[in-house]
Amino acid sequence: MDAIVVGVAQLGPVQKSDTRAEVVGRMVALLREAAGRGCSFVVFPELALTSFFPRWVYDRGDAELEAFFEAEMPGPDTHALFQAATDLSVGFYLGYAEIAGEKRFNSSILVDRTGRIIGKYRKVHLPGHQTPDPSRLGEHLEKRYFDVGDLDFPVWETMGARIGMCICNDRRWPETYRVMGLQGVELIALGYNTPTGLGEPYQAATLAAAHNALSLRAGAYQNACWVAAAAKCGVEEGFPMIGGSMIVSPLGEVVTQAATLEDELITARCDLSMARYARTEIFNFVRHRRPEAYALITERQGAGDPVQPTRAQMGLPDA
Ligand code: CDT
Repeated sequence: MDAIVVGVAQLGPVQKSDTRAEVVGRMVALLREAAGRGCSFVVFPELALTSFFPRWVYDRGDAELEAFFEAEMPGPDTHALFQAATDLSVGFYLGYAEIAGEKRFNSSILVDRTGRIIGKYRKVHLPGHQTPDPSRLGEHLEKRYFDVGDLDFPVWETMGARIGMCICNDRRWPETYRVMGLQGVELIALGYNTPTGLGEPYQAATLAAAHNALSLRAGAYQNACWVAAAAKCGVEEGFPMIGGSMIVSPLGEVVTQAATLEDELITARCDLSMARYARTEIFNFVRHRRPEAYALITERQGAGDPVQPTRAQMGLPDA
């Protein structure tokens, strides 16, 4: 039976005053715990190395803003994480703010058990706004600080599974999972920072945890894959963020979930054969998908006018 033991390393808050070295130290501790619990792959959160800076207003180029980004990976502070992964023979997913020439991306990397970066993903769905609006209770300015990801949704065969990545808001969009589902993905790794209390237009704070689980479970079930999701959570600089890190099976069940809003490791033995029934029957893409009926998915970005068959096509007499 093909199975990999996966860890999700939830991180509690990272304050502005926390150094990269301190955060990496927390991550290495979680990686060690994961190795002790038999994990071969660990998922860390989105923008794991710093406080969630899109809540603050900067101009592009500000020194304080630039300091949240990584110019190299691994760099002087993150090297210790790669070294620990190599020593422990544990691969990982890591979210971080990437400088790529003139561009800036909200990125994640897939690192194998020898500490080699084998894949990169750049966040496609950037939530929030470009321009601050003081009438909002809180800002979410990812559109201001990041370029739209340009690597699509790739999948790699590594560490005994087909692994794909996405980042935070991507998890709310069915296209994210389906593009990876069409590459036979078996495990989707993702990190998130989901703030609450931002007020209009993000009213549904009381449902934030439910929407998190709803999205992850639907994506896993409809694409017959494991989903491992790691939060950075708790109260950062006075701003609350949800926890609820979880691992979801290809049947859409939450098999383990974090209980705290702090650094916490959860693990699951991800049996890849659990997807077999769904892939051969209910979600057998080759047998049941009808791409010819889905043209609007790629033709349109926003909702437009209804598109209706003619009365003749519906077998109805002229009106
Ligand atoms: N980091 C990130 O993508 N967070 C968004 C917050 C949306 S509210 C502006 C999320 O979808 O969780």
